[in-house]
Amino acid sequence: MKRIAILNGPNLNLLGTREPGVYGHQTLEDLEASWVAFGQTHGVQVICFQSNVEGELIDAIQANGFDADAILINPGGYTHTSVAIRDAIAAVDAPVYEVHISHPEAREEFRKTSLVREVCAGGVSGLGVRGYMSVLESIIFK
Ligand code: CA2
Repeated sequence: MKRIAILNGPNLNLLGTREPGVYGHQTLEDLEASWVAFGQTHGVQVICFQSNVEGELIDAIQANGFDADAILINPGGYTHTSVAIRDAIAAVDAPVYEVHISHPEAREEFRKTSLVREVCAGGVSGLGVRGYMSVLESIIFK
């Protein structure tokens, strides 16, 4: 069975509770349930994980990156700062896709650099929370 891991970084546990204008109204719990259900419908095991801790995200990349078929990751603020997350993505076999809810390049200057982009297979930004599902669908139907 195909396996896809969806990893979310710092503060994304707050989805649906604050800043709905930027990050939408759906909670991470609801979104994760919809991704798992979509996977089940198509015979794909979807594994979800969120952490506010950089090292835990790196552990999750390593734990899934050698046997999952793909990883989707929204590294949150670590996108712009974490050489360690970039190195973990570069080290694993699975293709990793970078997902952002907002369009960081159209925001503050410090969000314009993604340290992970170069080591990702693809990604999406600025489509709201639907971006995750778009990438998930694209991988499943690839
Ligand atoms: O647009 C994205 O998905 C981001 O990865 C979100 C990060 C931000 O630092 C990146 O530049 C772009 C911030 C995540 C904060 O999530 C919240 C969710 C709900 C309410 C408040 C924050």
